[in-house]
This record gives sequence, C-alpha cells and structure tokens, in this order.
Amino acid sequence: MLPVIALVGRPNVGKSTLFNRLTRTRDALVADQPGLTRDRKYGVGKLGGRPYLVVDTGGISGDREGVDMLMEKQVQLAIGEADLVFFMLDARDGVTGGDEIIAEGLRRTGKPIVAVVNKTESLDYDSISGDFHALGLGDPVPIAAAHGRGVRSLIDDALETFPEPGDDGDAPHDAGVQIAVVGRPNVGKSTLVNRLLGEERVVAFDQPGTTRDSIHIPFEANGRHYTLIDTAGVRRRARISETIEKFSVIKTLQSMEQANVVLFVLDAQQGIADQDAGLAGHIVDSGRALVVVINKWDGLSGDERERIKSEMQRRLPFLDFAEWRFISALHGSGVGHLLEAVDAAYAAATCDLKTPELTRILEDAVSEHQPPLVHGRRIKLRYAHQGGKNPPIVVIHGNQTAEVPATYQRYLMNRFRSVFKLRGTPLRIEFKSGDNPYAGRKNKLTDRQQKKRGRMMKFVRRKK
Ligand SMILES: Nc1nc2c(ncn2[C@@H]2O[C@H](COP(=O)(O)OP(=O)(O)OP(=O)(O)O)[C@@H](O)[C@H]2O)c(=O)[nH]1
Ligand SMILES: [Mg+2]
Repeated sequence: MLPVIALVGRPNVGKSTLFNRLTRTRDALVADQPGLTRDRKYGVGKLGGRPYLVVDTGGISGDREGVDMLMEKQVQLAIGEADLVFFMLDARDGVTGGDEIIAEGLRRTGKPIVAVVNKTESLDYDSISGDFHALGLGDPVPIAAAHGRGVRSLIDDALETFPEPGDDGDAPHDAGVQIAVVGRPNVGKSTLVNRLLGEERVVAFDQPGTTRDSIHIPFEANGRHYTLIDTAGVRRRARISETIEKFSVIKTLQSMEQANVVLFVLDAQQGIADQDAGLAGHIVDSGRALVVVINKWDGLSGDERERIKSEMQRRLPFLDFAEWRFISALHGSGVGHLLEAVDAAYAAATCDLKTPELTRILEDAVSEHQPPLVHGRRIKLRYAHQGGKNPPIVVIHGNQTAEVPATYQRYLMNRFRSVFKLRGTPLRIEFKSGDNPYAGRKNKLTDRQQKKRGRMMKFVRRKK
C-alpha cells in the first residue's frame, strides 16, 4: 500500500506548492488532453526511490475557529487516513499562535508529524530554528518548496521507516489479474462486485482487514484467476445491501495503484458528475488498464441510451482508449462478458513490444510525417524500445526530444497504438536525448538540459 502523507498548515504556507513538487513527476508522464481535469488535492508521486500518495488538505486558519477547522470532516478524514502528516510552517512568519493551535490539534491525532519549515531560501535558518524546535515536534525540516530545495531529502527521510514497495503488496503469482472496482458512491460498485463474485463462484472470501488495509478477494472464472481489490464498497455478502458505501479518494487511489485493471463504474441514470470526471483524471494518471462500465443500463429507452452514451463519450473523450461496456449489475445483463474485456485490457497492458518493430514503426511514422524544425534544426527520432509494462512505455531516443510538440507525440502514440492494436491500456511515450544515442553518458543531455541549450541557442542567434 502506498504511504499516505497529508499536508497541513495555515493558509499560504506553501502546501499547494509542495504538493505540486511532490506530484509533478507523475503528471509529466501524461500529456494534457482535451477535457481532462486534474485533481490538485490528491496525487500520487515518486520523487525518490518509492511512490507515495499526497493529500493537500487546504488551509486551516488556525485561529480559534481553526481548531474547529481541524475537526472539519474533510481535513479530519484526510489526516485520519494518513500515515504521516507534514505540518507546514512559514519561516518568514516564525511560529504563530495559529501554528501552536494547529500543532496541538495535530498532536491529539496521534499521527506521526514532521514539522516542515518552508520559504527558507533567503534566511539564515539556523538562527530561527529554535523557535520551531520549541513546538516540540522533533527536528523541523527546512525546505524551500518553490525552489525545490530540501524537498527530496524531506520525502526520502520521511518514507525511510515505511516498508519497501513490494514487501507487502505483491500478490502471489496465481492471484491472477488484480482488478480495482472504482466509482463514486451509489453507481453500483457493490452490486457489481457481488454479481461478479456470486456468478463466478467465490473461492476465497471475506478476508479480514482493518479500515486501512484493502481487502483482496481472489476468485476464479472460466478457469482463470482474478483478485478484486476492495474500495470500501465491498462488504460481507450478507451485509452488502445494508452497507452505505463510504467513499474515499485515498482508498480509491491506493486500490488503483495495486491493480492491473481498473473497472470504472458510471451511473447511466445519473450521468457524469464532477466526481466522476475527477476520478477519470486519476485513472488516466495511474496508467492502469481500464474497462469503462456504464451501469444501470436497464429501464432506459433506446433514445435515452443513445443520448446518454454520446453525452458520456463527449465528457470523457480521453477514456476512448478503453472498452466501454453497458451493463445492469442489478439484473446481471452484460456482467458475464465483463471479464473478457478485463482479460483483453490486461493482455494489451502487458504485451511485449520488440525493439526492432518499435523502431521500424517509428521510422515509418517519421518518414510519413517529419517532426518539425526547432531552432533551425530538425528534431531527430532514432530508435525506440520498451521501457515498461502496465502501462506499456515506449522510450524514443533522438535529438531535441524535449521539443517534440504534443500533437506530434499524439501522432506517434496513435501510430504505436494502432499497429499493436492496443485496446484497453494507455500507452506512454518517453523521450531521451543524446547527440549520439550510443555514446557515453557524458554526451547525453537530459530533456531539461536540452531545453536550456535550445533557449541559449536562440539567445545567441538573436544577438548575432
Ligand atoms: N519565497 C518562497 N515562497 C514560497 C515558497 N513556497 C511557496 N511560496 C509562495 O507562497 C505562496 C503560497 O503558496 P501556496 O502553495 O499557495 O500556499 P498554500 O499553503 O497552499 O495556501 P492555501 O491553500 O491558501 O492554504 C505562493 O505565493 C507561493 O509562491 C518558498 O519556498 N519560498
Ligand atoms: Mg493551497
């Protein structure tokens, strides 16, 4: 399970700035697409060696009402689900009365707290550190979130005590395809899960788990193994109907991280809500294989179905890489074939892409449609290899790759997709630059260095 870190503090201390720092690496892997909204409150990140989940709790005013704010449901929930709290302070303000009140409230939660002192870039931190020490929250950690200073070691040190990824979460090999059923409350997740398990003969069931642990339910269907990962909606069979689904974005994200394939459940009779759009953004960021499940398809006229279908596709165009299935979890129609779509998505997500074939497709694509000139030089794309699975990652080597326009990236992505017939999984493209891809490290430029050089060249030319 991903460790969960909650960012807490007065307004304006830099929580959102730190949040962006901690999650940006992930975002950068997925190009912005029309209609895709990103949740700037919950995010998965990986700055150092291991991934984590961050929650920006928003500002706690820290005046008298501030204590109540701490107790406010949203913030309290996030802190309750967190493994660790980063209590952010502003080096320029010193410790304020509000900070003391928040510190008191945080201490009462019993959660591990790291005091993080932000905006230290132009200050002599040593001379003010005593003030922050006096909060009694151990050694405060100085950072400058806006400049990225201290952020890496903050996260590395904070995560040190958590088990290495793979220590706990790795399911036994025969657990098969890991499936996360996600969706906002009341779309019918529990009914669907019940159907899947009920119809497909439950092998093992109802393993104990605390609220923090996710519940893994292995089952077998058509001779294949699967494991459903609970997202709070799954309950003991006898009690399913009584359960009021508790919805937690954190648990949803964690279950997606553990999954190979996501079943994203939508409610045909309610249409797309903001919460659906937010979840869709998370799904895209996660890179998981996907089957979109439109539930409650029963009791709709043909006209209504057409209207709802096109409306949903219009709102979620960036999920068109996935199979869309229209079902009634209640009556069972369409449920029987869902696992075929899961299998197909999983197969696509884990397929082998051979270097010669990838490179040939790249060459064909480039010769049909050249990448543009940048700073008077043509972008060169030389060869490609597979950099990962679930999602498949295609790493393209060339020159000036940091300048490849988003439209051209999409062109390449669509080409790889269609040649390999990748349905049900996103595909990621990463670029690596180097004047000579076979030369030693010294000659290789990172995308950032490349950009910088591009800017310098422009400047030099302008001066001439
Ligand atoms: N000098 C300096 N400014 C910073 C630093 N980190 C953040 N800021 C600035 O502080 C201001 C507030 O940052 P935010 O990240 O929006 O603060 P926040 O805690 O999310 O604020 P609320 O969401 O309103 O509670 C912005 O103008 C940031 O640019 C830093 O390390 N140094
Ligand atoms: Mg903020």
